Amino acid sequence: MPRAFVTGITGQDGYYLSKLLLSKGYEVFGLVRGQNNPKIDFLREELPEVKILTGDLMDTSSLIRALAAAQPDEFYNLGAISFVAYSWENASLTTDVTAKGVLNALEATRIHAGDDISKVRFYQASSSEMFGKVQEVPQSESTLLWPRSPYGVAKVFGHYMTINYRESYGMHASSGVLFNHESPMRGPEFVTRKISMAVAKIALGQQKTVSLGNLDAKRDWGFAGDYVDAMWRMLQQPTGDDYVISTGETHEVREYLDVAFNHVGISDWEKHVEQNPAFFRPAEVDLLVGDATKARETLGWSPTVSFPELVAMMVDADLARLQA
Ligand code: NDP
Ligand code: GDR
Repeated sequence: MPRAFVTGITGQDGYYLSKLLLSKGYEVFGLVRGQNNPKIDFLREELPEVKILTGDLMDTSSLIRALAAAQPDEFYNLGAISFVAYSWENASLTTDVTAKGVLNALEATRIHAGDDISKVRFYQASSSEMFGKVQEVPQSESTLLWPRSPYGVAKVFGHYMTINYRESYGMHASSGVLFNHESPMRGPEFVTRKISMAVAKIALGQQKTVSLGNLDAKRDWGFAGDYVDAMWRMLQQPTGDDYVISTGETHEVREYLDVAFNHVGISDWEKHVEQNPAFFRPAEVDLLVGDATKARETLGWSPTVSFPELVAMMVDADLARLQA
């Protein structure tokens, strides 16, 4: 039975990746943190097969202990402070977790592996936020990185540190440069889920308006369930490498609004949307659209959920939650 160790298991991707790995017969170990985290209760209820280990990406010794307990064949490093807007307010903490946490994870893996560096295959959750200021469209593995937030800068550090461990120590380390991916499990702070929850409430007469920031930003949005499959495929390759994972389509935030509101039969949706300067960012990433040719050709990966299907899935899930 293959064994996997997952940080960030209480997050959106941790949920879908755990389900995928369990369905493939893996024994899954997940790192959780904090002494009173309600997301751990949810994990225990939804995925009772997952074996829970405690620790924190900022505490290397806790990672070494967790690896000793899990003895994994594969390490998926999904843990991070992942909310871009929050990263300006908490830049130092974001750097500790999202940047230095990757180094801690790599170093713990190297120490754990000892003389046999091929013992553990490593996945790093890199991000399209690393592209930041638009240099090239679409963005691929060779596009210049120009991050526009403390989060983006932290992810660049993790990305290059992963490449560095591959090149310095021969570690089977891969970096997935994933574009935005969403699902009904998406945190409510992210724009897609914020909108799907608001649209569901407005449709049911429980709320009148939703307050948002920049509606012109363009994102390449895919379904999280598809994207975790790409992570797994990367670790099945003979060597580690870097891959862009994206749909190749981009949409403005206002298009997401349009599809979501129309899905519940509201076409004059502008009257339900307010713009609030508090939700604008000090620096914006205006346009993201990825070129996943390498992943398609090497990993045999392609997305299965279209943009309208994704929006409908999220709105329907929030309607169902509210009506349960
Ligand atoms: P979430 O925000 O849903 O989950 C983040 C996870 O990180 C949570 O489980 C959280 O645990 C954990 N975490 C936070 N701080 C620490 C810490 N100090 N030590 C250990 N774990 C910690 O993110 P997603 O599931 O959406 O994303 C997974 C990864 O992929 C992240 O690294 C993100 O930056 C990256 N990414 C995501 C994309 C997306 O569109 N979703 C796109 C590209 C990259 P807790 O429950 O304790 O808070
Ligand atoms: P992003 O996702 O920053 O791309 O990072 P988010 O959903 O937060 O923002 C997407 C775009 O929507 C605009 N926006 C708003 N965003 C939020 N959250 N709330 C609002 O009210 C709002 N109004 C407009 C934003 O300005 C932005 O342009 C996500 C995270 O999952 C990262 O961890 C990951 O690395 C990247 O995707 C790829």
